Amino acid sequence: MISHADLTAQASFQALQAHVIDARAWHLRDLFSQDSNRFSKFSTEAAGLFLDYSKNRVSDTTMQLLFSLARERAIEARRDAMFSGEKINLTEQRAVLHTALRAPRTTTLMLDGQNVIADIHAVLDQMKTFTERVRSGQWAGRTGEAITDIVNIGIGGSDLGPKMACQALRSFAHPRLTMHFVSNVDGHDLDALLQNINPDTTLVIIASKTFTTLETMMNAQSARAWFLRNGNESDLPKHFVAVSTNTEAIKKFGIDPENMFPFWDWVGGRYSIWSAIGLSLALSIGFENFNRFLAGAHAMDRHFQSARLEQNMPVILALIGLWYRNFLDSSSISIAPYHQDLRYFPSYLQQLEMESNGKRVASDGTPLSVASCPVIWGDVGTNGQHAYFQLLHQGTDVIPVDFIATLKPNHALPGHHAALLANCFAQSEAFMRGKTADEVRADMPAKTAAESDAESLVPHKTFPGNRPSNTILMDALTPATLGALIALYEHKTFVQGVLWGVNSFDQWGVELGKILAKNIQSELSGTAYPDLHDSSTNGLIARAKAAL
Ligand code: G6Q
Repeated sequence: MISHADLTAQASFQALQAHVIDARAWHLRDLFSQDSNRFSKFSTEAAGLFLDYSKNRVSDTTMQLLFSLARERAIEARRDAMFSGEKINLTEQRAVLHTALRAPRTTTLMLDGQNVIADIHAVLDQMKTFTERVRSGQWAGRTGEAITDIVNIGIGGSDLGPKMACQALRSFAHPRLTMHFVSNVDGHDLDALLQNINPDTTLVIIASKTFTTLETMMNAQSARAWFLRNGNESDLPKHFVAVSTNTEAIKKFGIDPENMFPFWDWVGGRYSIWSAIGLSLALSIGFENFNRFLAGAHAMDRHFQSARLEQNMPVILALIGLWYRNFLDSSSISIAPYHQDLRYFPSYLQQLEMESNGKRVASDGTPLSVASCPVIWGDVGTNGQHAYFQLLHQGTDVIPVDFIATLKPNHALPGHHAALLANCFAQSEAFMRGKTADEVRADMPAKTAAESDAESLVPHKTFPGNRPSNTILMDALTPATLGALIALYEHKTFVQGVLWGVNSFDQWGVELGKILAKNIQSELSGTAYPDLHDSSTNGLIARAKAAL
């Protein structure tokens, strides 16, 4: 078993505890005015992404201590263990090889005597053939018509990735194909969709690693019943395909094994967009673009593997995150993509980081002595500015923000993109600088009202500033830059997991959810009124039974 010293026992951690006493007194305004090189010193580039981390409450010493901490936690060795296929997911005894999914065909990676790269590329070839047939119209539905609508039925990791990426890359989408994502067991989700699509021109992808997840199985059965209202069982193979690791369950469902796209237990759900779970994305943007998406992620992998920690973008993001979480008491991070097509990116990251590092014990089972993953939340700019940014500017909590923007838009509407970028940069500047009481007074109109009234407004109009942010820029949102962006956050999550000493690759809380509802579900459908729970749960069940 890999065992770490407790994080708080590391010499660099203790040095940071002493250092933060000074750091608490710093103001970002002063840090900028003291050092005209701050932007070039605290920015870095990799895989088509540019990271400006200068608007953070860090000095040269802070960064040096953080990099020392990373070395004390053996980040490089742990990273190499992941890439080489060591079974670092200890509680499930599994390797963690989402990085292999984007490795070139020419590489070799042996796992339990099997070259996984060859297996991966065999499935990629199958995806290529299939996507080309559907996109060209050669793959016809039961009436001979081409497919127009694609429905991905999956949840969690089998939904959030493809849904986010299809939206992000909609500028690259095939014009005939409309993508739909159904995840919720709430029938309103599937019902709303089925009313608007034609079963004869619809292709359903059932995406489930285990092929046992209640929500997905129920939605898949209902979609099958909807299709069979007009079509026959023998037509099913033209309209239903599956992505899973569970061949037996797929056969049982009635899906032709020819139409099954496999993946492997060493791909975590939230890391599975690079596998056949990305089938809906490959159908939408085409296989060449899907390959570019993989290549973008691979470029970030190479950077993560080879760059010195001091230039290593995922390591830098992770260390700065740890600085706020464990030394400056921030309990959440806001993600602000200034790109409408990235609107699902905050919820994608929410799963990636919170499911991976939302842990309270270390890999060896001992309780953590420091806080682990913060809450990840956010929405696209500029919308957030007209809502919760108020709290970010003037609330009592300091919430670091990751701004994400592209230099070029994927549309041709004049003026919009400059306005968007202006807002993005103005917000990070305002968070950093704030507005002092004197600046507020200087901005006040010539005093017509009583001077005391004007003065009473000063505290309300004053902004403390010193609110940190990162800004990630890319030239444009393309398959390659999106791939690199996702991989950046995957590796940030990995590094933080190593720093905190947790297993980032299990999710027992999610597994619990998968079984909890089963008992109550059978109680709701039975005739008896069971009395097995606390009075609240019994009372709620009784009210639901009376109404059902
Ligand atoms: C991801 C999680 C979880 C999972 C879903 C769907 O890392 O484990 O979100 O992806 O519960 O599971 P299936 O793909 O097995 O249906």
